[in-house]
Amino acid sequence: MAKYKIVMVRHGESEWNQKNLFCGWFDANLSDKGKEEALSAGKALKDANYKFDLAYTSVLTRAQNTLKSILEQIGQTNIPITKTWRLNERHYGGLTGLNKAETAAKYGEEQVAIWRRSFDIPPPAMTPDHPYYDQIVKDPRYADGPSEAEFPQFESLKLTIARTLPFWNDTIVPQIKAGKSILIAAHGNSLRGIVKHLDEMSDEQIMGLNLPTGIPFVYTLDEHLKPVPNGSLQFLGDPETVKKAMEAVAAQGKAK
Ligand code: DG2
Repeated sequence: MAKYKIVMVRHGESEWNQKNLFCGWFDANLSDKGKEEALSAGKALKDANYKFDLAYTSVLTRAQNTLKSILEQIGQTNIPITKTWRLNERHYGGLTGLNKAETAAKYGEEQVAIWRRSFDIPPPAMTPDHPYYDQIVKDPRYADGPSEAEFPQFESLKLTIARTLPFWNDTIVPQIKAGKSILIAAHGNSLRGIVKHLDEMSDEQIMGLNLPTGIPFVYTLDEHLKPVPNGSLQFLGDPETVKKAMEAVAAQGKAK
């Protein structure tokens, strides 16, 4: 029986999504299109009469600004917001800042598909000589965590899930069970981790899921927090638009 609903959204298109660059922990801003997508996400939630008690987001600007825009649209800028690195995008390691299509042309589409979508094969590490190493590692937003030992140099989806799921289980789940209505604004891969967990997808099944930017999706869960029939990944958007947006994300790893 349906007991809980939770809404999640991948941030609107970022300036680096627009340029088709591996972004990971680089703090890209929303593009103009991404700002529009965030507005549309808020309007869709407003039209469907969603109200939230709590919101969760990453420490990255693209997710926070998407959340801000949604909350403005639904007139709820005053709800508590928790920001955590555990909802950050997966750390793309040494690939950060590289163009996905150019990388596919150089290393092959198959290799890029492995780097983007394999469950446990990580990208190469971000070493101290990487152009964005200092900017990320020394960013004051990470003063409260991750610790030096936890600070990633790269992450596979498996490693991303390993740091996202404790936050889901320890912080978000108790609030869901307390009856709070929750919105999460995060990233393609941190959200794929939560989706994999909720839908008990295999390591192979999750490879085929590409989340579009800026289209909220709803999970309807039973008392055990399992999705009810047809309660998984219900997008608040026209199905054809959602399908095309998902295909476009998948195609970002193709050589031009
Ligand atoms: C994208 C995801 O993250 O890339 O890091 O480049 O959700 O923060 O835009 P997001 C990135 P793919 O795994 O889809 O290549």
